Amino acid sequence: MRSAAGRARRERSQRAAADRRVFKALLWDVDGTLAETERDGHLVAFNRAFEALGMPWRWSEQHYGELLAVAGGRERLVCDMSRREEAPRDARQCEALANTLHRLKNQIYAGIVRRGELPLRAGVAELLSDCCRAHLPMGIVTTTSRGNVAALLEWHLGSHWEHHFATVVCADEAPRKKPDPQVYRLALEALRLRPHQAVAIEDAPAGIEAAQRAGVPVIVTHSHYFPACAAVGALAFGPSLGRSDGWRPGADPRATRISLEQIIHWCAHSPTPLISSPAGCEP
Ligand code: XBP
Repeated sequence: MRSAAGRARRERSQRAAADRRVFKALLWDVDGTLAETERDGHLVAFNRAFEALGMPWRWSEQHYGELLAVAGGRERLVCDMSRREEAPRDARQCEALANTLHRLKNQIYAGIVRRGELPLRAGVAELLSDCCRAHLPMGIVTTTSRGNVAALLEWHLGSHWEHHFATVVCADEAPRKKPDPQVYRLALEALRLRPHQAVAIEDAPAGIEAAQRAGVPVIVTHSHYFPACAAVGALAFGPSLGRSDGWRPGADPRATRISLEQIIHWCAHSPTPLISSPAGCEP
C-alpha cells in the first residue's frame, strides 16, 4: 500500500508539472511579427530620409535584408556608413549624421503608418482579440523605439492601444537589443512571471535567440525577410498566424488561422520541459 507521504509527494510533483505548462501571458515581437514593418515601413522610410537630405544612398530590399543582421535602426545605419567611402570619416560627424537620418526616418515611418500603408499581418488582429476575450495578459517586447510602436499600434488599436498590453518594453527601456535577452527579462519581471509561464511570438533569429536566452518558449511566424528561419527548440513554427497549414507541429487542419486555443494545445503537448534554451535560462 502506498504511503500518504508518497501520495502527497506525487501530487505535489504533478501540480508542479502542470504549473510548468500553464501559459499566463503572450509576448509579441513587433517588426516582422505584427506587420511587415521592415520591408514596407523602415526600409522605405530610410530611403526617403536619404532622399530628403539630398543624399545619393538608396538601400535595396536585398541589402536591407543583409543589414537586418544588425539590431536597431540607428545601429544599422552606423554599420552601413562604416562601409561607405563617402560617409564622414570623423566618428562624431558620423554619429551626428546617423542621429539626424534616424530621427527623420522615424518621422517618415510614422507617416507611412498613419496613411494606413502598414496592415497587421494575417491572423494578428484575431489572435489579439482571442487574448483580450480570454483576459490573457499580453506584452510587447521589441528592439524598436516606443515612438514607432506607438505609431503602429495607435493606428491599428486606437489611442488607448496600451490598455491592451500588461507591459510594453521597447528599446527605450531595454537598450541592450535582441539577441540580448534583456527585453524579455524586463517583460517577465513586469508581469511577475517565470520564463516558461509566457509564450513569445517572433519572426527573426535575433528575436528567437533573445526569447530562448530568457527561457521563454517561442512560436515563430516566418516573415518576408526570414522565410525559413531556423527554429531549433521552438514551440512551433510556420508561415503565418493567418493560416493553419505549414505549421510544425501541425495545427488543427479545420482551423483557418492560429488561435489562442491552438497555442494552449501546443503548450500542453510540448515535450517537457517547455524551456528550450540550451543556455542558462533564469534571469
Ligand atoms: C526590429 C528592429 C528595429 C527596427 C527599426 O526590432 O531591429 O531596429 O528595424 O526600429 P523587433 P528603430 O523585431 O524587436 O521589433 O529604427 O526604432 O531601431
